[in-house]
Amino acid sequence: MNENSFENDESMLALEKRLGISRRSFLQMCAAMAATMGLPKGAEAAMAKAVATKKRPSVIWLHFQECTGCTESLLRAEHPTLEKLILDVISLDYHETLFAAAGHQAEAARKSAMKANKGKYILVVEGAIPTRDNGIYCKVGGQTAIEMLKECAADAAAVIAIGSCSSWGGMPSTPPNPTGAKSAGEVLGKVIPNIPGCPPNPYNFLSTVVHFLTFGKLPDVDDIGRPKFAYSRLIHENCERRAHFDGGRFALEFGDEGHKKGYCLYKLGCKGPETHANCPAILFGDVGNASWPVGTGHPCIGCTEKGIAFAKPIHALAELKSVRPPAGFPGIIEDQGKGASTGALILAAAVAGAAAGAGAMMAKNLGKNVKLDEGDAHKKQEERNPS
Ligand code: FSX
Ligand code: SF4
Ligand code: F3S
Repeated sequence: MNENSFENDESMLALEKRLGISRRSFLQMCAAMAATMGLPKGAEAAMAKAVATKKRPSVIWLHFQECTGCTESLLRAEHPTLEKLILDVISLDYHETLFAAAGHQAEAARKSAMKANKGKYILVVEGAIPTRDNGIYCKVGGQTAIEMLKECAADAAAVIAIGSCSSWGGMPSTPPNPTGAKSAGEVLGKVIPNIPGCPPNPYNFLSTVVHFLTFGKLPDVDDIGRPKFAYSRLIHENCERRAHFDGGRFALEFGDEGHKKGYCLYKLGCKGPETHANCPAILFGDVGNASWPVGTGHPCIGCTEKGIAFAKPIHALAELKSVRPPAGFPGIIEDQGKGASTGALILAAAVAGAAAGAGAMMAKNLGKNVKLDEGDAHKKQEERNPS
């Protein structure tokens, strides 16, 4: 696909005007989205055509117990294209933060959008749902969050939970969870597609919606509803500091020599080894290299993962879930299936060998810390977190 494929295409010219970006930039974005989702060749052109020509799906966006960071992360992208594209791809018919209308007017807009798009709209849920004491801790327009969620979900074509709060309870569900905060899926009694993260990455939301627009269905999800394209790998597999982990080079204190040199943050509590997300691959905010938590020098707190963020202390050591080699290595331990070629089996064996080697090295290297000038820092760290 190149921009010439769409030369003099009226829908594309109209889109250029609407978004205020060149066809080339738009097509590059589609190609990046298609690549992120692992779609076959040609998908980027189908996506571009769909965004330019298809009727925008109506979206009803509910807010419950949360900080509105999900919405903010969509709208405060450094690069204005992302925000414009999201608002262009969907018809946002109800959104409490972005609505000019208030009170009864806003509720009337929600009801009429639901009626006009019955069975066709996408319901996006941001925030956890309080369930204790019949859900009285969150009410909108006189309805509890439970009632509103169930009412809106009944006629939706798809329900998407955005952010960790609606995906698995998130921060509001932190023990002792005084409001009985639960995920949207728990309240609806089924697994629903969800895009966890506190906040979630806007590209993952945009890619999910564009997939729906182009192919009429949401992307494949794992058994807890997370799109596989975004959440099938551990952060640790894609992290730019992984070579330091494998080499046993760790930062032991914020500001120490290892931290300044960009060493691995595992010993400061990085949860990358037990957190599934594509943060290091797609980054945040369009501001270039290293624009993600670990890139800025802070350990990943596992914000996408139930049982990690807001559950484990930030500086406690992560559980090392697997010994898979970094994603940069060829192949990975994917199921090769019954009809796998000899070549594929050899590759699988080689990768398994690499994993075993990585495991042995990991065990060896975790026990050691590169000698730094700050021997005291090391000692203090070992006292805090004996490994
Ligand atoms: Fe906040 Fe969203 Fe965190 Fe929750 O994001 S960024 S508390 S996931 O629901 O607004
Ligand atoms: Fe990166 Fe954290 Fe893994 Fe270290 S432990 S390699 S900083 S993800
Ligand atoms: Fe969250 Fe960790 Fe990514 S804290 S944003 S999952 S790097």
